[in-house]
Amino acid sequence: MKTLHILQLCAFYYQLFVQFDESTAAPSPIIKFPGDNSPKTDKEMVTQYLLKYYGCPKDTCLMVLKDTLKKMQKFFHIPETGEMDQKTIETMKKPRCGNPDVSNYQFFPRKPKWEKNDITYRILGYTTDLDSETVDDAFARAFQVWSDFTPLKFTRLMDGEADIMINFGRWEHGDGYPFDGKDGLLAHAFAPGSGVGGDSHFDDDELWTLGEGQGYSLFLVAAHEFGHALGLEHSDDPGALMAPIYTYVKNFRLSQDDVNGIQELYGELTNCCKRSGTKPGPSPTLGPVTPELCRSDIVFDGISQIRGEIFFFKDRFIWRSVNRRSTPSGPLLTATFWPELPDKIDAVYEDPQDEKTIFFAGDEYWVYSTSTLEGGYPKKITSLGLPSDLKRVDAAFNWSKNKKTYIFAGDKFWRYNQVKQKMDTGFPKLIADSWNGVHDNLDAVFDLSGNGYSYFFKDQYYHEMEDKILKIVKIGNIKTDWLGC
Ligand SMILES: [Ca+2]
Ligand SMILES: [Ca+2]
Ligand SMILES: [Ca+2]
Ligand SMILES: [Zn+2]
Ligand SMILES: [Zn+2]
Repeated sequence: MKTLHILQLCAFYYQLFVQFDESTAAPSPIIKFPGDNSPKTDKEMVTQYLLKYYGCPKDTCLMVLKDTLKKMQKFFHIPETGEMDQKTIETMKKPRCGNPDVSNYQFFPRKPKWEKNDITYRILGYTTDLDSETVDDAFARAFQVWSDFTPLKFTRLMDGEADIMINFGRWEHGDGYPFDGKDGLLAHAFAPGSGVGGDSHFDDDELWTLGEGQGYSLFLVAAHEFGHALGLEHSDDPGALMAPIYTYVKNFRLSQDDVNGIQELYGELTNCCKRSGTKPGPSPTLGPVTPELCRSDIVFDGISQIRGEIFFFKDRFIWRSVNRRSTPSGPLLTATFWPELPDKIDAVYEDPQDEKTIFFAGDEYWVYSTSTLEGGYPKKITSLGLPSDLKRVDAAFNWSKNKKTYIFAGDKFWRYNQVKQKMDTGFPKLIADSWNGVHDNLDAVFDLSGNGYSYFFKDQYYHEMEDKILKIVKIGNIKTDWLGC
């Protein structure tokens, strides 16, 4: 649980340069590196990033570059190479919040928080991208994200000084932390305290939307910034709202990591404090938990080799490994690559001829070329030729032996002709009749390209089938053989 580090390092710099009230901390701009302000080379970008977010010392950063890079790579669950490799650069270029990801307890071993549960806010200005009711509603919902899990109560003031003053601004807007035009910095917020403490500013050069398609979700960015305004720091849990990178998620839920963080500061929502209109019953304390590969017995939703890498899917998360022997890196949000997918998929396969990735969830399927959803999707699985009473599939793969796609559900399977784009006749058949020794109700199946074997996953085990002789040659444990546990 990493959400609870407060903005000590930030507070330190802020005091150093601004000599501000001790109870305030630096804002949390969300930044990426576009346009003219961006550093010229990857190396400049990397050192600037590590200086800003990982406390890499300005003059001697190059000397500790490798170690600091590893720290950053660990935070984002990418391979800890200590090198400026492609995954590292990609991660650094994503839009993110400007607070550091490492805190320094030496300077400020305290956690700024509001010493009261009734917190006021005031909306000083509006964006023209959304009508004022939509803006009011987005902010109210962003506060409710936090009040749903704590005794905190947020009251909107129409005039006077509120704890959390909300405004939109462009470039230098009065606090010495200028915005930067479109993209890059999106917003920033100050940690709890008097004066500017808690205040949250949004860059009005952004296109503010409700998140789907273009622009940034005002609700999601506000919910994240209000987390800082309440005293939370960044989390290395990619499923957390307080993760530093902006990723649009359709069905937002506060993760258990965020819940733990805010409840450590303010306690749980008890019956005494429930607002009228909220549902009776026990206080909600459980958010989705980000699974840890080796600590629990994960049953994967789907596994596939996609563009050469092996991807493991579980709920909103993916892990990926370059080959069978390496430990998968992750988790990352599935939405990082495939933003339109639902929170849980049933099956995934790659069609290597067309280099497309096909996902199944419920009675629908999605077709992607790399990270771009093809037009017209999702479609009903009946358009593949699957029966209309089929609620979902279990697993699917394109078999290198004959280039056909096999789709499994329960004790049956279908064979789809990828070239002719239609289901072969004579299906479904029983798995038991055709696939020697393979389980019904599979979790996942895939074919490792070029090695002559296919892999069928069920619970904690997998069956390795030699394609040529259609025989199971090994039954092994997923954790030891695929996850490096
Ligand atoms: Ca304030
Ligand atoms: Ca900006
Ligand atoms: Ca599955
Ligand atoms: Zn942040
Ligand atoms: Zn500001």
